[in-house]
Amino acid sequence: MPELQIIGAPQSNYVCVVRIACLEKGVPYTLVPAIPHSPEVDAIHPFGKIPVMRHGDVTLSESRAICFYIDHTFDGPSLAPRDPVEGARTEEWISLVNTHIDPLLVRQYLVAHLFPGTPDGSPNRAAIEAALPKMEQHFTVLDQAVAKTGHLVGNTFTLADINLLPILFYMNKMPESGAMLRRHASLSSYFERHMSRPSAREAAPPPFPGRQS
Ligand SMILES: N[C@@H](CCC(=O)N[C@@H](CS)C(=O)NCC(=O)O)C(=O)O
Repeated sequence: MPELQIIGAPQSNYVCVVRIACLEKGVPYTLVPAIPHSPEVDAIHPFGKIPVMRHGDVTLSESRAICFYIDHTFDGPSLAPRDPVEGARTEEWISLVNTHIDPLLVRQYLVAHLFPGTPDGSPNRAAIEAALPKMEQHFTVLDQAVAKTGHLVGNTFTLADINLLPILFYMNKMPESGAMLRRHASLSSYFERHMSRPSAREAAPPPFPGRQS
């Protein structure tokens, strides 16, 4: 079997998703550090985003496609239910997180803290304040979704949970979102419980270069 390479920066929430998927599946991989729009990434992703993957002759972009490949190529526990309804629910949550929750919580709110683009490097308060009321709604939606079983789909840990966990990891670290997480009791205990999985601990994003946390 050729080496499975996950190419990207370990701070990326989507690189983290793919790494947790490999670890849950028991698939050995090598993390090849690369930033977005670098030549090795641009060679595989049409828009230069991370992660990308190389496995022998197979190259792929997009975390969902990479996870599909890993899930269907290697032995190990299924990452997504094969039952059509639960499988569809898993895709539904992945899509909801990728199209609504990641753009607000990561691209708007987290970026306003970590890469604010302000003259003195202080957080972009206007972007943060604009995000907070909508974030409250998103946290409530997620809190209700996990309240019954402690999972997004059915009673098992699926790719839907894997896809959300790195975002919650970052939310837990930031002041307003950390407080918001703790106010949503079901989501908070969901986060603590799943973050204690060996896969999540091993793949947890390290601090960005030059930052303490
Ligand atoms: N839909 C992509 C999103 C990947 C993504 O947004 N990656 C970020 C890092 S977390 C990135 O490469 N950003 C650089 C850019 O947007 O130019 C996936 O699921 O893999």
